[in-house]
Amino acid sequence: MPETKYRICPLCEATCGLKFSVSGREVLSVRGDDEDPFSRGYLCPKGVAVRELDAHPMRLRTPLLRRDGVLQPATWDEAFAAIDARLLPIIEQHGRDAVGVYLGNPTVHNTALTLYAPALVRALGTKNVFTASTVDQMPKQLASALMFGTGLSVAIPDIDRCKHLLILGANPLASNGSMMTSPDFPERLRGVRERGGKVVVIDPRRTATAKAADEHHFIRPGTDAFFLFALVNVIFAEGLERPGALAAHTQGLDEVRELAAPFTPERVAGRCGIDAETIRRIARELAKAEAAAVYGRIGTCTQEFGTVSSWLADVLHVITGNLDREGGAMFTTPAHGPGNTKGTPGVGRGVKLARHTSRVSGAPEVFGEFPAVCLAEEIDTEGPGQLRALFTVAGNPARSLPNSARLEKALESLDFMVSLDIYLTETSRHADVVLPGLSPLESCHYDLAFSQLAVRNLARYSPPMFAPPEGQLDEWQSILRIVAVLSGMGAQVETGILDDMVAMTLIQRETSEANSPIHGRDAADILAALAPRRGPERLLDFMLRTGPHGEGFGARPEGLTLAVLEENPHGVDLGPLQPRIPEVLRTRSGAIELAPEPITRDVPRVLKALDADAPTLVLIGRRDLRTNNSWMHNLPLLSGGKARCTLVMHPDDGERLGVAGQTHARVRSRVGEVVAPLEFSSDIAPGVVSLPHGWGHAVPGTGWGDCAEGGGVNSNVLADDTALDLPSGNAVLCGIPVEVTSA
Ligand SMILES: Nc1nc2c(c(=O)[nH]1)N[C@H]1C(S)=C(S)[C@@H](COP(=O)(O)OP(=O)(O)OC[C@H]3O[C@@H](n4cnc5c(=O)[nH]c(N)nc54)[C@H](O)[C@@H]3O)O[C@H]1N2
Ligand SMILES: Nc1nc2c(c(=O)[nH]1)N[C@H]1C(S)=C(S)[C@@H](COP(=O)(O)OP(=O)(O)OC[C@H]3O[C@@H](n4cnc5c(=O)[nH]c(N)nc54)[C@H](O)[C@@H]3O)O[C@H]1N2
Ligand code: SF4
Ligand SMILES: [Mo]
Repeated sequence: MPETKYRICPLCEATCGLKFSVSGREVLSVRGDDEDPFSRGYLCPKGVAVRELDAHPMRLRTPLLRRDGVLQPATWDEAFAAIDARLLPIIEQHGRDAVGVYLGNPTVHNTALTLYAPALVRALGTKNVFTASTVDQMPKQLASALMFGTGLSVAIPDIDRCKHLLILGANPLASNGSMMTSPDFPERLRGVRERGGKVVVIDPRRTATAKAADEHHFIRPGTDAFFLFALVNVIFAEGLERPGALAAHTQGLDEVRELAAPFTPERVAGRCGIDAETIRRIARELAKAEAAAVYGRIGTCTQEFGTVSSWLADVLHVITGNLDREGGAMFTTPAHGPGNTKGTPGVGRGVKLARHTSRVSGAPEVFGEFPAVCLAEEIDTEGPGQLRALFTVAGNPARSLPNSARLEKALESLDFMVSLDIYLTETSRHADVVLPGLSPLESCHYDLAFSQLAVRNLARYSPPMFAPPEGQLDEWQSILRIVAVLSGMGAQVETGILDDMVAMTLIQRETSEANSPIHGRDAADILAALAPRRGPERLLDFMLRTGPHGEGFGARPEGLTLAVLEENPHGVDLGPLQPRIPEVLRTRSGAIELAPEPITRDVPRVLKALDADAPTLVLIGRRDLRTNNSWMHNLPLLSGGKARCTLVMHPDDGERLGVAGQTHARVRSRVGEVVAPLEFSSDIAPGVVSLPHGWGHAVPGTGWGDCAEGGGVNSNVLADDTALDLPSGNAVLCGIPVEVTSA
């Protein structure tokens, strides 16, 4: 008899509720869960493909160990013994910083990894921590932290009540939204227009999102900081600023007004490719709208002025009075109790930056990590402190980081490498030990990161749908076994004690917290109260119980626990976003820091760039509904249809560059070159070409199986690893100068 099961899709930030029909271990069908209060039945092709991912024969189910130069199946014990034997001598001889770690994007989509990867990083005790955040959203997190006090205090467009939405560098109709968890984006976007609102899209491509908007303007890649500064300029120049009640909680308004003064619409128009009168009108409409939000994503983060651009979006929210306003940009109140719900409401420690710097190029750490673009140089530059061993966790840096040819050479030169991955990839093929994770249907799921970025407050939990195969470890268990090795306990330990320690660390932090519902209570009692749960479920239950909606271990009996979520398979709806200023702030000053020095000191660089020569042809990326960064190109459901890994070019550029009518073209940048299939379209701005990232699978030694489009072309061969946003260390992936010639 088929059974019905419910589960949150872990494949992107939209976090749709899925409804499964299963028979034994087999998934019969996947649909959108109509009763999910958030996603209301929506799903995309990837959600359906989770069934193929679960059953995929190429997905790893046993560890791999390099023997005689070849990765071969091994037992778990053999895999951890190899880590013990190979890693400890490297640490003994070269120190802890000789071992690095790279955490990839699915780390935040996999609850076990989100909760336990920090234990791995702590146990490694290395400064060489890298993540996909610095090829992604680090600028937004840094700007948010400097303005509001924590890196996840991100102001989210309140799309369900918004009347005016300005979207820059995001294509949620393909990506399903990012740093803005908003399932069924198409319907929610329609909602803005149906309530009489307006949607304006600024993008070098006329994307699906642009076509669904009221207005679209091409912008020259990398010039959003100029454009946004000009909006701020107009609002001040025309006296349209209305910070209202926010003014009492804001520092630096006058400084921002002065900083924006040179960026008149006339001065930036040529560089942005948007005329001055249009910039003026966009500014006025934004300022006068009843409830407005500015949403910038990948296109505004992965550029030279990513932090300044991300900051300016929130500056606009503040000066137009839209921050913390219904229908403007608001803060979530996540059930699991992140940093901006802890401690003293309204004031905090803010952020400390640059506590140490990277060995080779001296890049400052941000939130404890170095820019991912520094990974290769830390491996391939000789000298004391050189990286000799590397852990990759749910990441494919060989395809996702700039100058990937250099990085792959560096990976090949490591003394020892361990990859936690569910496939043998362009990255994990270089490892000495590969540790597989489970199918997403075999482990529990709760969106810790994305419930903090959601357009509504919700708590939804999915228990494992299927038991894991006999003897296979969930990734938190693998991590604890590595932690045991690193702590000198050896490869053969029962990890229960370590898991208790992870839980106790969390509990003790909370019991010592003055404003916690369990302040002063005995940590051992709390641990006992969580029994018999263990692993991620225990940590989750604890976080929910001590969070802002939690039952507080008796303090608020009607509050949330994991058990309550288990009784509500469609999730618990905690309502629309609520105003949180000033309580949400955790800056040192207790104010919104509108002009934080680490950002304002970058403004002269922006001004200088405004007058510099602009490259004539630049490369950007793009996303497609049927992709997920560098993986899932091997699943039959996502492989068919129109080719996606193409170089999109305006027909006029085709003529100008002499490649019109050709099927392929050669693309060359400072660091590399590729030959890519051509696609002509007038939906891209002249002077801009677009090639998606995450492809280039046709290389030896991987185990993806059959990939779409012959594996496609790797665009990160072209991205320059010396180009970055200085404050955040984020890579520049948009606006790479290139030359295109006949292949
Ligand atoms: N040029 C260019 N480059 C880009 C981007 C761009 O727009 N342009 N985008 C950037 C962005 S936004 C991101 S987030 C990064 C992504 O960069 P990465 O995180 O480095 O790469 P992914 O392609 O997400 O690879 C994820 C890997 O995790 C594995 N995996 C999936 N699920 C699990 C799991 O549950 N456990 C484990 N252990 N492994 C799992 C997959 O098999 C895959 O190998 O790429 C960045 N790179
Ligand atoms: N189907 C699918 N969904 C995904 C992913 C995927 O690979 N496939 N990846 C996931 C991940 S990791 C992330 S981070 C999100 C990203 O989510 P989004 O940010 O929505 O990603 P994109 O669809 O790449 O949209 C970025 C847009 O920025 C535009 N752009 C490029 N350069 C500039 C510029 O300089 N200025 C402006 N204004 N625009 C510019 C591009 O033309 C593109 O339309 O998507 C997530 N969702
Ligand atoms: S939109 Fe994202 S969360 Fe929803 S079904 Fe598709 S991949 Fe899953
Ligand atoms: Mo991302």
